[in-house]
Amino acid sequence: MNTTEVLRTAMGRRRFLGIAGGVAAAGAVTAACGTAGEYEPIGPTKAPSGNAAQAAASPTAMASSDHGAMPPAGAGRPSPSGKLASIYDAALPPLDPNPNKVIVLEAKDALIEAAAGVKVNAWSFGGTVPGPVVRVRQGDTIDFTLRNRGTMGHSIDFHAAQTPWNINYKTILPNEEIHFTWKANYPGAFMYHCGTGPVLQHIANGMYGAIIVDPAEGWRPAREYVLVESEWYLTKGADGNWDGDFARMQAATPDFVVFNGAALQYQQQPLAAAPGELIRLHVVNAGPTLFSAFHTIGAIFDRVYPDGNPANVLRGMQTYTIPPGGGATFELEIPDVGQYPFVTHSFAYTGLGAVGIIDVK
Ligand SMILES: [Cu+2]
Repeated sequence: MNTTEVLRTAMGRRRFLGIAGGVAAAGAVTAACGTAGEYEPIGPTKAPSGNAAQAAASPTAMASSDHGAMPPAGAGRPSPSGKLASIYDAALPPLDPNPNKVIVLEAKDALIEAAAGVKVNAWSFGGTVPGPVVRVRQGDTIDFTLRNRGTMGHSIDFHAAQTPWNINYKTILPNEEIHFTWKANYPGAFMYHCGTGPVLQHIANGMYGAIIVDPAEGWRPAREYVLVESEWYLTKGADGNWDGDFARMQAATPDFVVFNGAALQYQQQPLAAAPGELIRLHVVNAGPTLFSAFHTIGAIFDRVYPDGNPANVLRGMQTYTIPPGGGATFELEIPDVGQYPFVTHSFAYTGLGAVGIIDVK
């Protein structure tokens, strides 16, 4: 499959037609294989209502529908088009061997692309959503500083830490900072987030990330990726971009459900692996509200480690539930060349952008 076909798969025919010229002009060619038909089962193909619901339910309508597309946006809703300008690097960053880690995070406002062409006035750690992946090792001491470069009060909550909430997780005002030290006693795939109220709003607007704590003895070598699942709830902003919509957050009616902050970004740029290679996925569900039913189509998880702790082992798993605020580490080996989508198997949400591809070649 060439870039044009990948985009058709990712975006749906209707949107694809609008961007094909831009792709040709850019001359980008990304190697990928398979056929568009492989993605037909993924996600709702339409956003049916009334007569449209009946039409979408008919076999004819299903057979002719877009492959793997996001449903058309309703009136006044964000409508993705084109390509994402940048891709969040899902590769697990290398481990610094120094057991004394100095970690600084800055809370700051940032313009984030939640789906192709849909820009959100987000709140962030470090200017990206999710914030930077923090990687440490069990037993490490973390010398941590949060600097508030934002426009309102923010705070930090490390799920990997044991530390007093009322002291170290307190809200600091713009231009203030807070500093504390903690020890990573448990290995795992943990969430960090802003805990300032309403926490629902601070998380949904982008203030979360993953902290991966390697076990003291280390993992065996593998191709490792970090995926943070989360939801965007949006309303049109005064500046023409999108703002967080608190009523939609409370109603749990997301516009997008995404991996690493942007809808369909790993369809646009799949995660690479080789046949038979050990793949380890550290998956954190930042929520703020929905559960993840994490699944990889065409593959079985040889091992699932709930919360990413090697002491917790499940074997031969098809789908594993990750609660909001939880994580899990998945190991799999894919024997055959091909494309293997990873999704939340909660299909009302899959079609809102929570689909990526592992490209085995
Ligand atoms: Cu905050």
